[in-house]
Amino acid sequence: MASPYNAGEIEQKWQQSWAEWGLDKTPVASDLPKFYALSMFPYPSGNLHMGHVRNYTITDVIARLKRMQGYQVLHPMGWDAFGLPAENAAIERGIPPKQWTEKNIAQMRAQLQQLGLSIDWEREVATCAPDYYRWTQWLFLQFFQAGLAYQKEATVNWDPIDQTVLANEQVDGEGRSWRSGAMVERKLLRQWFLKITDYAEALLNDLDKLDGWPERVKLMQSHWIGKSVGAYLEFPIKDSDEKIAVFTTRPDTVYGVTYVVLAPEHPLTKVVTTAAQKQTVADFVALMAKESEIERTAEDKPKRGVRTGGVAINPFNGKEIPILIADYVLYEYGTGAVMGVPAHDQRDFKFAQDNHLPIQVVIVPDDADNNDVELGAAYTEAGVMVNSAQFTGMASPKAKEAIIKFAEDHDYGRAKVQYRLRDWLISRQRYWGCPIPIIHCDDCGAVPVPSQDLPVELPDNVKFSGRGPSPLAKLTDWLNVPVQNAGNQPGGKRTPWILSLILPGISCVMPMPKIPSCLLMGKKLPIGCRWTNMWGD
Ligand code: ANZ
Repeated sequence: MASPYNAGEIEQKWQQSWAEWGLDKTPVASDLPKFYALSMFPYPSGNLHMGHVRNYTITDVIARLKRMQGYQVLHPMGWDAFGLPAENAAIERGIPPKQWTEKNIAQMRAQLQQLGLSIDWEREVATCAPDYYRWTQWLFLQFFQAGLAYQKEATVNWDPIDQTVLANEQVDGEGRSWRSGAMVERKLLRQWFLKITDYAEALLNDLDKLDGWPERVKLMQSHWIGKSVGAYLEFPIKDSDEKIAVFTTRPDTVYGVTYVVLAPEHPLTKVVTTAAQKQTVADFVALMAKESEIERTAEDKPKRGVRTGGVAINPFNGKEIPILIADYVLYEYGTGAVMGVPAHDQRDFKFAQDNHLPIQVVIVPDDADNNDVELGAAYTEAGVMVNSAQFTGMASPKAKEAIIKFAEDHDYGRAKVQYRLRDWLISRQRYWGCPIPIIHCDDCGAVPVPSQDLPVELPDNVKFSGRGPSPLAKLTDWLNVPVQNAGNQPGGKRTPWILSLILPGISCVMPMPKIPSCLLMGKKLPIGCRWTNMWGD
């Protein structure tokens, strides 16, 4: 039996009437109170899925309710349209990313319209449109001028086939790129960052202000920010003026340090390595460059490391201790170096056993009757200090404070709060992204493009020849610009634009993170872990 409700006919008829009456248009110059109903922009992949339907229906219901309650409602739609998938899809199909993206937008717009959502289509934006990304660039310049956008060398996940930096979520559990399938390498590159760590404490404190958010989500956020309270201590290198800085949450164990470990990428690795160890160290560093952070730090694997031949001095007791490099020390966290205390840290305990390093007990349980206990595992609890010079006999939590004070008084270090949150790496070596409006001048460094000259437009005349480096690398006319106000002669030297691009939406930290819940809970990423995404993408 035919349904009495003919959706195709009825919906089309009414949607057309609503459009003619302008029901979804944002009223202008009205005295009514204002309401802005904004959903996260979809990525224009080509087709809506049910996650989109659910998501945009929610905002639609809110917008309709608010209109009925007498508000003048702005309910726009936009497209988060830059990113590697468009570029790869374009390469595979042989059509420019712009064309491919615009075709997808047209299709998804038609699908959203078919749903009858009350969106004001006159307010539609696309992040890949120059009149939109001039504001992405303007914002970047505000950050740059405030010192919140900066460049630094960083170890990144490098896809050797696509020749681009990958976000952690684009590397699978076996260390392969989810894009090209290549084994991802770790590489040191100069990159652009946003200094979100300046806001770590504020982000953490203000979680309390998020009324109505599930406790579970707030807890995940605080794990992600990962505040650790401890000390920054410096260990002088023997026969050198350099010192190795470490971050430790257990300054009370400093008399139990029996070695120091650097991350393989640490610049001091070159300084401390002796001629005899040079080859061993170089081989280990090369091996580590091939492994992802997840592989390197997997809990279930034995910790690997090699001796550098270098020697450090524990400033607290003058003892000479060996310097090693090891897989489990991450260059990006803390100072990229660790003081090894095998008696009181389980990871260090295993590492010391495997590498024949001494174990020195400096804390014992309150009721222990013997100071020189034979350990079967690390003793990680609080207790009474032993073998720790003038701190011997103190309760270890008290000794923490006393040792930090002693370090400050003797210039060995200071109290330090460390966050797991890292600055946000925003540059990619790709074409289909927002150009960073900075000129790289040999004489005056990074020079912002004057805001009246924005946008710096992406060129259209690019040629893709399969996977590989960004086609922008070959566009010398675009890459080199005449510099007038950068401290050079007017109209003089031509200096290159940066090749890297901002890709909004690739990774975000707050407030809607696309981060795996398992990582948020402080666990390691298991193979095949899916990314959580609040929007059902
Ligand atoms: C010595 C020590 C003794 C430590 C002890 C712990 C227990 P959270 O809590 O996660 O901040 N660490 C520091 N930097 C590191 C890095 N770049 N890569 C790997 N490990 C690093 O952890 C802080 C502890 O993690 C630090 O305290 C340091 O080991 C290690 F009985 O210092 B500890």
